[in-house]
Amino acid sequence: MAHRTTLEEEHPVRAAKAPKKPGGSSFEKAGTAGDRERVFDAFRRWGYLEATLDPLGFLEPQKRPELDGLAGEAAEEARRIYCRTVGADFMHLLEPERRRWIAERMETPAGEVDQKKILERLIRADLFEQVLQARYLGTKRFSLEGVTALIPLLDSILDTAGELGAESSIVAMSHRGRLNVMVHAACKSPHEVVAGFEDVDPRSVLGAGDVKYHVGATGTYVTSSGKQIGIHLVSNPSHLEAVDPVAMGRTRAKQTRAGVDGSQIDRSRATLNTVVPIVMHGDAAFAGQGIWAETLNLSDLEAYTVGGTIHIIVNNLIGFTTRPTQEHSSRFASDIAKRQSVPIFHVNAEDPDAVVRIGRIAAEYRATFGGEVVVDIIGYRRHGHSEVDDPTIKRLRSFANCPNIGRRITTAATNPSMKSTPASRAKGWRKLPTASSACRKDFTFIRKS
Ligand SMILES: Cc1ncc(C[n+]2csc(CCOP(=O)(O)OP(=O)(O)O)c2C)c(N)n1
Repeated sequence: MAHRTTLEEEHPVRAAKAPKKPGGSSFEKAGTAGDRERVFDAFRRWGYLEATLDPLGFLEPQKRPELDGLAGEAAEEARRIYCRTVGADFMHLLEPERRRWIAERMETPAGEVDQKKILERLIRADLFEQVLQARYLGTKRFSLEGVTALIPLLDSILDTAGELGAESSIVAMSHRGRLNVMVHAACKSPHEVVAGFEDVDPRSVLGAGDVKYHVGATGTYVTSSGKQIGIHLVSNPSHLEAVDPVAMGRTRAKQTRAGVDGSQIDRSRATLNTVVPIVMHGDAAFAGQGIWAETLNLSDLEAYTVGGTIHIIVNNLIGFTTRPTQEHSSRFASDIAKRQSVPIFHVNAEDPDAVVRIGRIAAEYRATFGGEVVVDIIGYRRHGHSEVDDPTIKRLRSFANCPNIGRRITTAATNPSMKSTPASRAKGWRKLPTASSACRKDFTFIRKS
């Protein structure tokens, strides 16, 4: 393992002195292992604030005085790890072994990811939205576009959880991208989802057309290694975050059933790892809704714990019409989780390789320590709050000419001049147009029906 962290003892963060001469710092001059540790320690603590996390660049990296003036080989390496498209926010954890574990994961070179699969999933997720947009123009669907990397993120979490013993997963979320998740993670048939768009009878009790993004779904997800995981997507009301305690309760009940052993209930980590809760949140709801704070408060109590929930903030940096700076006092929507020992991984949604890597780390962390973990995947919102809205009225961040990860990557895959993009570096990338047309075929029934 290259340059493992030791984190054996706590080092006070030394305020970095400005280099006396250009190109050299006091750390660089000393060059000892201890100095290297101190440089890394500063980046572990503060690096996430300087990371490039927002694809549209509105959430600018925040220059930290603690990192100012750190130069040299160790600083460059630490900056590469902690200040690029992943911001690991974990030094507030009280348990040294957890901090050490995360630093080791971050500082170990990233393993290979299956770029071909990632690309295919992004194309599928994006096409799903495009087809609905074309067929049901002006109908609400709460598109995932702008954060489509959520689908490969879920793949990565479920694949890893499956390897670590998961048999089922309780999944909860609100409106954003729910239809996409139903099809691609809960494996509900697209026909059933599309049927919801045909529900237009105003006299029907459930005929307001919004049933489709409130109903639950049950399906079977097949991991990359062929393992089947039962997915239970919890029905959700309009009231944001109300589903959090429901998901926790359902998980706890399933874990209890799995652990019944005569008159005893086995709550070992292995048993808790058989049922994995995954809860997705909007950024505004995560920061602002009290019920979520109340649920989080219960997470480590013996009577309520589910051995950790994996939280994903589907972060488009807007809440309906409100920008983050007008909606929460903290820099990140996720900061409320920092009151407890909960690591937070911010990740730029335009770097799908990094997203997938963080999904794996989050699932491993939960299985290893039985604690909550947050993945804050930061993208944007391509349309208005729903597709009924005029995005200009809803003050969408640069709604015109938004890049779109799915479309951008589709282009990359089909355009030889873009070979340098991460997606097109995928093995066999030349075959990807075939994958794209296969996905299109899946959805042709919608156009024909
Ligand atoms: C408790 C509650 N308050 C307000 C609303 C109205 N509402 C629906 S969506 C929304 C914005 C949510 O923003 P965010 O959580 O960031 O999710 P996004 O739609 O941006 O993905 C609001 C205020 C609601 N449904 N529930």
